[in-house]
Amino acid sequence: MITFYNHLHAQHQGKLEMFRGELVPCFEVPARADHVLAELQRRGLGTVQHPHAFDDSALATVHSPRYLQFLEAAWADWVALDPANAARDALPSVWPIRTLRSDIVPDNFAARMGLFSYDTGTPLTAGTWVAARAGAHCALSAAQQLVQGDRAAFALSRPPGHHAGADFFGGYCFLNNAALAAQNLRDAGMRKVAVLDVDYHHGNGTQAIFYDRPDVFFASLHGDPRTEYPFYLGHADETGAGAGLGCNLNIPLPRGTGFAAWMEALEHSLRSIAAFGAEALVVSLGMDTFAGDPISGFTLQSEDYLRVGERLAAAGLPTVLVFEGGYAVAEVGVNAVNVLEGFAG
Ligand code: Q9C
Ligand code: ZN
Repeated sequence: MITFYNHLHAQHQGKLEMFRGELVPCFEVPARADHVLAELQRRGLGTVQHPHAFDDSALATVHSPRYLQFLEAAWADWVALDPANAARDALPSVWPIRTLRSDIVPDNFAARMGLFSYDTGTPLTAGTWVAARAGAHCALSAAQQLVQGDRAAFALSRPPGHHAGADFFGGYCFLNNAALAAQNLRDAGMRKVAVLDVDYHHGNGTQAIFYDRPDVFFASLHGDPRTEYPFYLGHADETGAGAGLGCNLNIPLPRGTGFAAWMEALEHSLRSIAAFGAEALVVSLGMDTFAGDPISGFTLQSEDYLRVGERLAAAGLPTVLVFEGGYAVAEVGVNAVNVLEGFAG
């Protein structure tokens, strides 16, 4: 399986995120991707390439023009507020909640940050746009690999993507890599595509992007949003809307869920994807289901990920795997590559 590695990922390097009233070091660090790359190369699991180039119109297949314009200019706008801002990352501090207007893009940069975001855990940095765009290109390149007939491809990209919506960032995510891959497969002629999200956190961005679509099925198993981030989406009663009714499956699981119960939820998801009739699969491959993850609550062990990879392969679909979360930095390489090795058989 080919890996498309985001060679520019380290240009996105957040310093601090807001947590319980103080700024703490970011969990989503460049070393995460470095460990996965090192483990891939150590095991010799397929070739590693840089992403292909794409026009910016490729990002507009999922994201709104005004959001892309904001994101591209955001760092320069932040530094223009005050040259001293160059030494610190940008975090939002004000949002257009219910009864406030989201239709007008404000001239004030702080107000724009709030319009296009939903948390204070996702610092925007000098290299965020460059890194996120190259990461998106990894996902698009992996999708193209399937179109050319490959069985599977891996997008080793950070920052992650599944919390990013059509016009907002959050949850360490800016561009929705998995959604871009799924849309690319649709645009290349695959009639039905499924996104399976196995990150610990519900993929609220991906769900929202495809919620009313009958051509892209979204399935997610994740920490119950009653207690787990992103809190405001991911409940079992979210089954899709309009023409997309029945094309969304959420399986929330309690904190403390172990491999046996998690695997049952995976089986359920894959059966639904098969019943939907998907011609290709995009996996949002978050590794924060691991027992040692510092911000998550499931108890999967490293060897379990071999079984996960085997089960994903048994679905028998052309598959794009997209790297998402996973914050046990020292183990994330072994865990992610265990999925790939299990998949390769
Ligand atoms: N102190 C992904 O896994 N905040 N995003 C957690 C930790 C947000 C996770 C608070 C977690 C987002 C892609
Ligand atoms: Zn996650």
